[in-house]
Amino acid sequence: MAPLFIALVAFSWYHVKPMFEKAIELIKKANTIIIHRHQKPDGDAIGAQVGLKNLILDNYPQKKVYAVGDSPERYGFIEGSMMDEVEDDVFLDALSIILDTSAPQLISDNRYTSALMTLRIDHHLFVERIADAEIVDPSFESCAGEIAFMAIETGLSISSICANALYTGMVTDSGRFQYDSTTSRTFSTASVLLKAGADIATIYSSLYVDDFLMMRRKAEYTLKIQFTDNLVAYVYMTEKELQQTGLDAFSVSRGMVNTMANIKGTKIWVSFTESNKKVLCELRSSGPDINPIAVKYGGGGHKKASGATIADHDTAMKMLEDLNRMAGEYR
Ligand SMILES: [Mn+2]
Repeated sequence: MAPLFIALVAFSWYHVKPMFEKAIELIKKANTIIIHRHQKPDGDAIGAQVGLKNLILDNYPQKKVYAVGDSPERYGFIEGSMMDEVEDDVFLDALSIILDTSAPQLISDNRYTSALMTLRIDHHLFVERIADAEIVDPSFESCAGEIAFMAIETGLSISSICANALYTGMVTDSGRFQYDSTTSRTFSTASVLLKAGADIATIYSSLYVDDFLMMRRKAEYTLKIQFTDNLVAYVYMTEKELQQTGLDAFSVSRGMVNTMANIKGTKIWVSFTESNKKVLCELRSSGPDINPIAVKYGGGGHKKASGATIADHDTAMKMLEDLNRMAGEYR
C-alpha cells in the first residue's frame, strides 16, 4: 500500500503542480489581469471568475484585476460578481485569463485577442487550442474546483469571498456533488473552502430556493416529457410554447433539463428548445459518453453533459435518433 501511495503523490507533484506554478508565474509577471469565461454564465463560470479575481487581488494586491462579460444573471448573488468596464487599450499589456470555456466563440468579451498574453484554465474536454498557455484538465468536476486546487497546491491564501465563489462553482457543476465527475479531491478541496469561510447555508438558499412560479413551470415541463423506444427522455419545446412559459430560452433548456434526471430506466435525457429560429439542445447522461453526438452536431462540453445549437426540428429528431441508438447499444 505504502509505495503505491508515494507514487500517486509523486504523480500529482510532478504533473499537476508545475502546470499551476506556470500559471502563477504568468500572473506574477502581469501588472494587469483580465478574467474571461463563457457567455451566458452558469454558477461555475461566475464562481471561477470571481474566485480567481479575488484570489489574485488578495495575494497580489498591487495588481489590477478585472472580470469581463455579460451579466451574471441569477448568479448575481455571488459577492463581487459585478462585471468591470475595461477600455480597449487596457488589454494591450494585459494577461487575459479564459476560464471554463472550450470554444473561442463562447468567450465573454473577444478582446482577449488583443491581450499581450493569454492563459486558459478549463475542465471541458479539449477541442482546440485557444490561448498561449493552456491548463485543460477534464478530471476536475468544475473549473472553480480547478482554481481552488491551484490555490491549495501553490500555497495561496483563500479569503471568504473567494471561498464562497469557488464553492458555488463546485457545487453547481457537480450537481450538488452527485455527478460521477465528483472525486475525493472534490471533497478535500471543498473542505479547504469551508475552512476558509465558505458559507454553505447562504449559498444553498441562494441556489436552491425556487419561487412558486418556477415550481409551476417545472411541473408543466415534467408533463411534456416523452420517451424514445430505448428510454431516452426528451422534451421538445416550440418557440410558441417557450413564449407561453414567460421564461428565457436558457432558463428552460439548461435550467430544466435535469428535471429528467433520475428517471428509472433512463440513462440519456435531452431538452430541445426552439429559440430565434434555432434549436438549443442540452444532452445529459448517467451512462454512456454523449459528447461525440454533441460534437457531431456542432456542439461540445463534457462526457455526460453537453450542448449544441442546431438548425431545426428535423435535425433535432436526427440527434434524438442517434441518442436512442446509443441508449440501445449501452443497455
Ligand atoms: Mn464548468
